[in-house]
Amino acid sequence: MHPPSRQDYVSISFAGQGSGVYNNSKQWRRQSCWRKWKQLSRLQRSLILFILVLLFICGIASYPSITEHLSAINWLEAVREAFRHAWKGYKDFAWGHDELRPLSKSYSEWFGLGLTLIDALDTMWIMGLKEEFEEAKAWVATELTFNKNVDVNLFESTIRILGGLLSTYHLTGDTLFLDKAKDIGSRLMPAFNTPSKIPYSDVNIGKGTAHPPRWTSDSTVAEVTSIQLEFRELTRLTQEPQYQDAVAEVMKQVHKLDGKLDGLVPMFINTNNGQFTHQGIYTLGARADSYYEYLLKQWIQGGKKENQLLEDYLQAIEGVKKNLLQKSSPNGLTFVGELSHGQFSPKMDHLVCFLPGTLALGAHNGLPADHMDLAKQLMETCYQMYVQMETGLSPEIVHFNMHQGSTRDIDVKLADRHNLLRPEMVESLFYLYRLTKEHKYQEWGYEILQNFNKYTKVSSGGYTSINNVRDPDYPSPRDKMESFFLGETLKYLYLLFSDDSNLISLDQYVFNTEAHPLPIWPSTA
Ligand code: DMJ
Repeated sequence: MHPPSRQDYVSISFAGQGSGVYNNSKQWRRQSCWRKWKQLSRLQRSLILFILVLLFICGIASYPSITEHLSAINWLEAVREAFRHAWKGYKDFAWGHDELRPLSKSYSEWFGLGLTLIDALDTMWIMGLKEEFEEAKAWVATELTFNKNVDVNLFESTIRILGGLLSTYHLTGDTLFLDKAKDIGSRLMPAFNTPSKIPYSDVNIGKGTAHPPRWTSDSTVAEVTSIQLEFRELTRLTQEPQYQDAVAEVMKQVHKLDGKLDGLVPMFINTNNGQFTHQGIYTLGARADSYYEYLLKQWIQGGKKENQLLEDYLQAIEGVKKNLLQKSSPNGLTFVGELSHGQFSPKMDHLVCFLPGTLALGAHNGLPADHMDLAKQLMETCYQMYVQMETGLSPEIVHFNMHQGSTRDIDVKLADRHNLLRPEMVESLFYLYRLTKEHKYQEWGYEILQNFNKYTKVSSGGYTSINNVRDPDYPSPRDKMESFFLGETLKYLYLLFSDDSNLISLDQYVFNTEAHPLPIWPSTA
């Protein structure tokens, strides 16, 4: 006997469809669709066509933003990757020391305080690099001591160490960082014991003594006026007034001093008599730059109440427009030059590229809209300082051509061809993108990251400063990775590529001049 046959398949037949056999051929399906389409009313057909057209238009319209979104995600990963590579070099060859020397696989010491590690703490936190952050935190907890017989520069250790510890405290809530911040903050205070109360440049944090550089009793104006955000915040957190009092006294004196030109300040100030020295030279570059930045940022930090700071800032920007702003030839790039005893020099430091970002931040906080126009023009100029170089990386200093008949806008002197992995360009790109959402700023940032990877990345770990941005075949590595590459450059690139405006919101935080975010003080009114 055979068992009854099992029916292993289902035969589907459609009533009234010819042979009654299931026909799944493409041709049959096409005919069937067409038949169904013809059965629809005119209204139904128009409705379907309308929906299809609408979907098509939406698809086309959203295509660029989808691709932009996807590239931004890849770029975020690319900058995290760059950070990991920089960190690997530091960890392998310079752990706990100030700076990595990536080519010689060694390190250099400036203050002997693990500068790169401290500068990089909040960057790791922001990038979500938890493992790396925890290792670094363990070093801070067990190895970092400020009880050392070393001379440190007041400004550099304030913006990098005090600023880095304060911002890491705010981001993590971990009091380890606040305790360390209090320790270094109090050890820096002897710098203010001068006849004029304008601080000395150097402090011995172990001995509690301070002094000016060996060759002068002057301090740099940008240095004494760019420590305020950090010391003011230290007072707010500790409720100990001496920190804020000391830095407010400096601002008070500088506000009243003779020797400014339309709000622009000279580069040096004497610690004995409190007067400007070497007068007559005005620049937005080295030795004056962050004076202007901190006028605006202190005003923002304090809840926009300290009118004197705002007035000094607004006056200085007018001073820049009147005395330092010019256009290059042949392409009319707007640039900020320098003035020396009445003589204009078309020289612009890469450092000046902080200015577009600061101007944009001011406009965001209600300052005149033409500040934003100027920010955009200067941003374009800074971009040209990169793209016109053979490596796509900016030199330290450029000179603009102003005479009719010039064939190119930008010249670079032999001695100025180096690039130290500085952040000012990508810092401003971050502000400009955050505040305008124009994608070209992200694209420019990504080009720069790629060029850092191409010309400054060292295969065994880390990135290096280079001597010659004009020679793509031999950019001549300098064998040094500055701490601000991790503290600032990579952080700003990451924030530039992030589309999350709440990731360090510009309405809640103000960045110190080393890219460490400090909270805007809550209003008590
Ligand atoms: C950093 O230490 C700070 O950004 C400072 O304001 C200027 N110099 C370097 C980066 O170029």
